[in-house]
Amino acid sequence: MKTSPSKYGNTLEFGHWIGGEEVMEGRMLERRNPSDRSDVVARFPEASKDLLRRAARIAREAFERWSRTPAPVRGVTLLNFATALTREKETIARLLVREVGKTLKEARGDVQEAIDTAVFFASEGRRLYGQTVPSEMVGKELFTFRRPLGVVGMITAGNFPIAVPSWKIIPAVLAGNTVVWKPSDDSPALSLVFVRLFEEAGLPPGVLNVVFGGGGGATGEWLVELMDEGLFNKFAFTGSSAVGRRIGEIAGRNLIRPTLELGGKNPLVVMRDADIELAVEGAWWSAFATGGQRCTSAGNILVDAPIYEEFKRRFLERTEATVVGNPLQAEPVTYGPFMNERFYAGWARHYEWASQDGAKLLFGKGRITAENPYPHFKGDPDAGYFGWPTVWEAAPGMKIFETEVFGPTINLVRVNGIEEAIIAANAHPYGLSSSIYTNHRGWAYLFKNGIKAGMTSINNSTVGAEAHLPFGGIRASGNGARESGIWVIEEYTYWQAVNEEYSGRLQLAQMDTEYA
Ligand code: UN1
Repeated sequence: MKTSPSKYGNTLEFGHWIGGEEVMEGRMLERRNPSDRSDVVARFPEASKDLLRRAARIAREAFERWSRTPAPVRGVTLLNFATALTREKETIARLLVREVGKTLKEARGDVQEAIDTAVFFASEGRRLYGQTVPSEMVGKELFTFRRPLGVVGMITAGNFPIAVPSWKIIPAVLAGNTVVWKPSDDSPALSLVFVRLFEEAGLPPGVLNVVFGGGGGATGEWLVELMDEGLFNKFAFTGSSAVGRRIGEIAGRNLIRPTLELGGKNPLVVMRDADIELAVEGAWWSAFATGGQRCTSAGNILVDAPIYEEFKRRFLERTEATVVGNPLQAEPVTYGPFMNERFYAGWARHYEWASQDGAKLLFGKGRITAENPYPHFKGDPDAGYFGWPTVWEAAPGMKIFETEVFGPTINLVRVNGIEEAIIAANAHPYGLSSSIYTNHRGWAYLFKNGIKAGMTSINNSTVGAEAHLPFGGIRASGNGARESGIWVIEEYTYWQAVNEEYSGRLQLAQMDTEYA
């Protein structure tokens, strides 16, 4: 496949990309435009376990050369990639709208996040600092060096098909590692464009290899199992907590420290003194941006009792004005379709558990269809899976309060005061993002100190992390590894301690320098 813009409108047919070559091997799969399922965006093959092994071996060979390329030179490749991505931003964003169903504005943001990441790490090639450390002995000097780990296996989700892979791939290759990447089958064409553009920017063949597979999980599972064969030195994953645990187990028995970016049930607190208009807008965006298909999407809005009724009224008004539809046909829409049938099915099921639990439905009527029309819908609802923006009144302890739902749904929950708000904000298994709306500095202080989450916002939404801050969660949201910013370098390098002896004697630490 060429990365020329004219090609992006048709059905794209392509193979895996291994060692700088297209490999057309395996049963063919399809990716359809989720806004219009009659539009076949991509045809691509499913990798066998043997092909994954070959890709890992090619990545190992490439590692020998790439790891010896000076880091500043590796950085230049990233700068060229950033330039290429900037040039192709609009074309890629349009393909993203078609392949994944995001709005054009969000699609541009997705690409921009990767550009920012590439720009950030390009100069990091000149700053992969180590330290000088004083020795306890005379005539001896100590140093630390960062060394690359080797070959990295990666599996990513399709909801941020350019940004999230860039958080992994860019620092990994900057640090001198090589990669075998299995992207989501929701975004195969975008993934291939990513890899081809990187190689056109100067990344040597074999450094970044992409292998495709289906959503059933077999290819992903095989890739993870290659850790047992010693083919990977590192594994990085974005996706569900269930799969993350499985990867963590296999990584653990191979003594590999994985990067696991998992789910969230992100709380957003609105205190009695908050600017309500700002809070309504922030809560609405946190709930419905990307149709709730972000790991950072808000799950529960915890509203302080004195303003609960007013907030609820205004939040429902804002929700009723949400525009849903095919983002290729109409702009602006707030959100488009479910990215895949699996997300739709999970969201459809939550209507059942929510009512079984006694949650009260305040707004929403399930799937939008010609028979079940939504007033602010643009396009043909039956051409894909689209969901009503859905709002529940819920309480801690309910399944709907604790379980991540990837789709347009949000719970309003009444709390009384800051202490109760913080307890409720932690009353679920996750710990990714969080937010509080208040003008009271003391409450903001208590919240950011008391919330169990890797990321928190004061007077801002739960979504939309900046590309140079550490991104990641605790508890069921991840294993503490961080992506983005300088912190991610820890995940893709190990520290080597170096002793240099100039005394001309055998000196030993902890033994009065005498050994006999
Ligand atoms: C994700 O959903 O996996 O902070 C990542 C955000 C985005 C990234 C979300 N920049 O919402």
